[in-house]
Amino acid sequence: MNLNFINNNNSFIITGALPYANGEIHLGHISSTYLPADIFARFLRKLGKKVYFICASDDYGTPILIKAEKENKTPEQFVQYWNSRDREDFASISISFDKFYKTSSKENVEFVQDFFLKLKDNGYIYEKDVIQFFCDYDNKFLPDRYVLGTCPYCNSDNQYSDLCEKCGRVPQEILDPKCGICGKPPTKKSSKHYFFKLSSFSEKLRTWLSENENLQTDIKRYVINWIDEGLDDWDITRDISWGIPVPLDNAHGKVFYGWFDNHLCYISTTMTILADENNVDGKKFWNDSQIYHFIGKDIVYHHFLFLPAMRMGVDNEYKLPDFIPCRGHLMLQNQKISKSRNWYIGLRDFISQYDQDYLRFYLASISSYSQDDINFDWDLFYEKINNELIDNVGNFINRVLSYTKKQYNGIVPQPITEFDSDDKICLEKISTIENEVAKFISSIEVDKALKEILKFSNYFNQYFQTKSPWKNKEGTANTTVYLSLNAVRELTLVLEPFIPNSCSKIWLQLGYSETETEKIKTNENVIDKEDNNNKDSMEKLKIRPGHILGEVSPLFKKIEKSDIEKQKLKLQNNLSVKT
Ligand code: B3M
Ligand code: ZN
Repeated sequence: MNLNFINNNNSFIITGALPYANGEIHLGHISSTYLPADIFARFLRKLGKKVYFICASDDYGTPILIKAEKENKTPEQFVQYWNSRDREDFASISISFDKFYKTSSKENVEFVQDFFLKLKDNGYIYEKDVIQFFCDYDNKFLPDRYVLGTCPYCNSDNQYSDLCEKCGRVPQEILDPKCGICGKPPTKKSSKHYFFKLSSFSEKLRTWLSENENLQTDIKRYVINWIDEGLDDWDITRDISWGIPVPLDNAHGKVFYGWFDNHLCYISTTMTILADENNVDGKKFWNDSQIYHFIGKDIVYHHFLFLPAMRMGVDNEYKLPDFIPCRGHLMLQNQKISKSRNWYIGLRDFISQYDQDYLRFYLASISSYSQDDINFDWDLFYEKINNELIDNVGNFINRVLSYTKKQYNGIVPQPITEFDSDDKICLEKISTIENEVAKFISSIEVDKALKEILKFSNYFNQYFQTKSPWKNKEGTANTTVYLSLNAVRELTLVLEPFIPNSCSKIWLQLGYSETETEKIKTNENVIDKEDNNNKDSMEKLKIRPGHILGEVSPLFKKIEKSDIEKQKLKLQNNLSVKT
């Protein structure tokens, strides 16, 4: 069903949730959001679709301002650092964004201010006085994270006023409040804030959720539950110095709350790219495209309620998402990832020790399309890389290529025997694998797609072994090698979205230049192939006799068990038990 959906559409806008510009990207971010989105984007590009894969750093918010102040940096300097750092980290694992921008871009600032004014014109914004903490000493309103105190539920001290990190609850009123900057007790003061009438969208949201079959059912169910319980209007402004200014004369010193502006950056960034392209009407392009917002499960509320309601509030000038693929968290050795306890693995650290494709392969293989949490396990990582990626995939490819090099001088042989029944099965598999994999990736089930690929590779491993071309039984060696080489080619095509770096190496070993490879990747159309499937001939095989292979060498290096033990130890040793 989903493959048809993909086939029937030509342009796609894919976004990954915007990382806060205040800390490093870790494996949890990659597994829940960026890797599945990247595999999907690469898959679509391979089908020849127009794809924009968008992300940005989420630059505003109190936590960022506080951290910048602590490091004696201006917030601009601070977010600039993280923006570049994120860019490098994403590149180190080949996340193929078409643009990685920032919520503090001038395009986003203008877009957000304009959006606010439209919401206001449409009657969805109102003003209300709010009693807030105020520090007389610092002469500042103290929103959210600027106030520390004792949690009224669990009595833990030193907790933020908007979230107790010990018990996970949101205190109505924190006990014994203290200013986060100077530590003195704050007073209370009234301040005018702007509210978005989220409550008036309840019915429209309910209808949209119930009618949209592309959204995950279990998530829809609990979001509709929240609507049933009643939605509160939403305070969208803050009295701090770092944020997008509210564009009204009497709103001096007020900025938007980060969750008002960050998701608008999906649109403004896309418009920024499209503005650079000739003759493209950005808004029309957005509305004609299929929109996918990839997220982790902790930001469902924002993406299933705030985001659609805000777009509805400006008369759907920019259409709502078609899909919001949402995944669970990554656990680490069966424990919740926690930066403050140092129980996490930074992306940079990981990539400095292992091939980026090992991580992509492993995470893709465990990443189910659901909200269930998944687990990073060092032993399983070791097994999957050594047994599946290396012994199965890498071994098959290297074996066939080296054999061709040695026995045929690297020249693809001409089959001289008729295809027997085994060969015919191979032929069938070669011509259907792309479609099989496509079915799963198009419904964003990357783990299942990878399983299909491994089955394929395993089958050909056995085929090559059973046929044993070195024995050349009844002169079948050429046929076996010829079919196996074509299997390698298919394997590389379908693996490309998962392990792009390694695939570039395989293409070279297969004897294709980079330009040829680009053509192979984009000219391959799964749909065309379907019509050809029944022709029992060699015509559909793409590597022709006489083609010359490139230099061949092993693709991967096995992981040592002792190395894995060291990793586990390192994690334990880093663990800081916060009291
Ligand atoms: N910056 C990150 C998070 O809560 C938040 C996402 C914004 S997406 C528009 O995970
Ligand atoms: Zn608590």
